[in-house]
Amino acid sequence: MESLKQKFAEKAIALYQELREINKAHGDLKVDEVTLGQITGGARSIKMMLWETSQLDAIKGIRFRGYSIPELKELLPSGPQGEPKPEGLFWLMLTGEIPTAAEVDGLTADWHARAGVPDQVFKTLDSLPEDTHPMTQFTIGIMAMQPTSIFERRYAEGMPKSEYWDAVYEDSMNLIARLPRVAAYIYRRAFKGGKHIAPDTTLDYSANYAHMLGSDDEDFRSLMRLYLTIHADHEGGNASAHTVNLVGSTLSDPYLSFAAGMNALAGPLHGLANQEVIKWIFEMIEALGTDRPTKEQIADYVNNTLAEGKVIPGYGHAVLREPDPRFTAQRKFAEQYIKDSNLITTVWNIFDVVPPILEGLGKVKNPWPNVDAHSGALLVHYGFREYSYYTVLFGVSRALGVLAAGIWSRALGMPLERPKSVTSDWLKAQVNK
Ligand code: HAX
Repeated sequence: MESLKQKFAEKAIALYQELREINKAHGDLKVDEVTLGQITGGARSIKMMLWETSQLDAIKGIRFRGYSIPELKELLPSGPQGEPKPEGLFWLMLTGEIPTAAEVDGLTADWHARAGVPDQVFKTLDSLPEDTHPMTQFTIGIMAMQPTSIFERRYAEGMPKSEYWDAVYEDSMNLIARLPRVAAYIYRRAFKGGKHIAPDTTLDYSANYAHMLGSDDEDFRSLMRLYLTIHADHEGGNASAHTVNLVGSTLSDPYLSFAAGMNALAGPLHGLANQEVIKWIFEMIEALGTDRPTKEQIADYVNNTLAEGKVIPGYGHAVLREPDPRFTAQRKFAEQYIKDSNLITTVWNIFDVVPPILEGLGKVKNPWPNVDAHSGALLVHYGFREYSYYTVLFGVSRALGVLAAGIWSRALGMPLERPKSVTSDWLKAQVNK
């Protein structure tokens, strides 16, 4: 058994036993309560699932196995310019341990070995109209790989429950390994006349994805390492992660559950916000007739957008109540690698202008930028202007977190997810009690 799988198995078996004992002894312990407002308000903050790989704090932001993004930048094995490799984050999320450089290199090699994409996937994608949204192509591409599911085959053969995690591990590793190829194929098909670029197995995961997209620029490779690391996981309650968890709990295989989650990521209040942000900025630049709008001009444009009944994309969050550390990490990257970009200056000016305006509305719980407020401007800087593709990049990264969490769920024997719904009559009865 390879070292990552071995390490995971040891940890998972121990935690499985421990949780069973805790459940047996304390299953009736009351740990929280639910309000009527949470039921009618999108289930905000209701604790209802286990998620080992990361945890979100409203003020401090995301912690991957307890580590902040700046800590990960220090501790995880990195590329030549110091940005962390997402392979290392995946290892950390699965085992709780920071891997060595050799362990990360081994994982890169394992993913290269698993990265062959069946021909039927490319044929399926080629049958779609070229202007099909890249996120739709992405989920169709994932679904076209589903017939290769090891979990599905072994389940049909009568696999015992104790082996579920093993089959989910194999499917997840194969899926993660193949995703950059499928995602790059969609990009080159949609925007580069179908001129595809073969993978380069001498490169790490991020650099190889950048290469297949069409860039061998060292700075862009670094951006991809950072991008694929910081977008990977945001605890379990966000819409894409929760969807993967819910669908996986029915014992749908990782292809089915991950594709379902990507359909959630494709919504404009979630992952599609990264496309919406840059679209909104481009529209603003066009409307104002300048690519260096002043803060006063930006404020007017923001107020007009709000007056039209629309949200300001890239701002607000269901959990966070401070600027998103993933926004800050991207800003730091821009400060280090990019000089004199009108677009990036505009993103920073928007950051100065938007929060007080949103606060002034008196209803927005978090006026600060989220991860999507910055990512598009960085991509445009390196020549990737086709913003309808941006959520696919997010999706490739998100696979690392949700699939690692899915392996944990099966290893811990998590049952079918089935929370309770209520009717408005039931709610009214509670009020009148
Ligand atoms: N612009 C304008 N109004 C906003 C707003 C924004 N950026 N953020 C919240 N509001 C409004 C809400 O629409 C809501 O208005 P109504 O009561 O009139 O319906 C009110 O403020 C209260 O909302 P909230 O409690 O602060 O926020 P929610 O938890 O309901 O929603 C959202 C969180 C992220 C969906 C929300 O802030 C939003 O729509 N933001 C813009 C879209 C966006 O950037 N999404 C990406 C989020 C991060 C992510 O998942 N990335 O993948």
